[in-house]
Amino acid sequence: MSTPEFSEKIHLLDISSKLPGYKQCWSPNTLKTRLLLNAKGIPYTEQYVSYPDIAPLLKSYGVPPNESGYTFTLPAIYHPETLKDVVPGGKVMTESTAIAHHLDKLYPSTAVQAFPEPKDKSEALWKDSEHLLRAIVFPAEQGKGFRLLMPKIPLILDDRGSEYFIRTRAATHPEHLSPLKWGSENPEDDWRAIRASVFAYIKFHESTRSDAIASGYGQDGPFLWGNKVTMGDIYLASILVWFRSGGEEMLNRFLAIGEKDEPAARKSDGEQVWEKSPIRGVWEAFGREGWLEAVGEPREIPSGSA
Ligand SMILES: N[C@@H](CCC(=O)N[C@@H](CS)C(=O)NCC(=O)O)C(=O)O
Repeated sequence: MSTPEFSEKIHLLDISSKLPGYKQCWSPNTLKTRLLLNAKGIPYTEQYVSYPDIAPLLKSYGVPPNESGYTFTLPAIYHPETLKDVVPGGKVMTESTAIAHHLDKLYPSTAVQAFPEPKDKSEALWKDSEHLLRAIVFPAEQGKGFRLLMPKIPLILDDRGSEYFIRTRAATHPEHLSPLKWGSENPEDDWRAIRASVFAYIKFHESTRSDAIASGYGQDGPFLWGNKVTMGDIYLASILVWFRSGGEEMLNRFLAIGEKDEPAARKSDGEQVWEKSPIRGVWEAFGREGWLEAVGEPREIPSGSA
């Protein structure tokens, strides 16, 4: 496999936390880029940015505000050599999906492609898998997982990041509640509330995988396209790391949903039961490949207006 040589490595901007070592990365959005870099085996440098510093840093490089969602967001990559004529300001690209397309274009022959051929099919698959995964965690898509996850975030962020996160997220809450209080009084209610959406994803994952293997998009394996990783698998693994950032027990509980050995009290009548959840299959595969632990070389870029 030939890979392009650049004079400067791709530089990943991630969101800082107090978690140790490779576990510092916790955000389901920045992880999409990090795990793709790891899975493609691209050498990179990295920098962790505290929440309140994201907007000033991106603005200093001429990144325009987002049209929806938070105004300035990570992940971002800094790589003037390949972004010169591609993005406003020519140096920094944001939006994990745009970054994934850019990385596939720069590294078209790595074994892992975020959007493998046939591209129209893998892009459509990404839209479906993104939707079903967001429907587990994000309130905008009726996901309830945020009630379990959001209260944990201020606890793992650096102090300035934590203050910023509580303030900005409380501002979006109808009663201006701190995200520390977004969980239900009894967390069991929140675990129960995500079950249907997790089952929907598992069934989608299984049927997509058997159709993909039958159509020859991939061979036998744990991913949406069998042995071929796609962007949806990367997002699933990103969400699993997010669960882990709330504690190993949160991850383990999530991985066990629908499994034969899951405690009976958590199950509901009539639910399908798996020997091993296909979600666990993806998690184990990412672990085996070493994609969860790989990190970039530390490096700091100055403010763009410096
Ligand atoms: N659609 C974007 C979403 C990125 C996003 O929302 N990032 C959040 C962190 S998880 C962020 O940077 N927020 C900045 C802020 O809240 O000020 C992507 O996939 O890149």
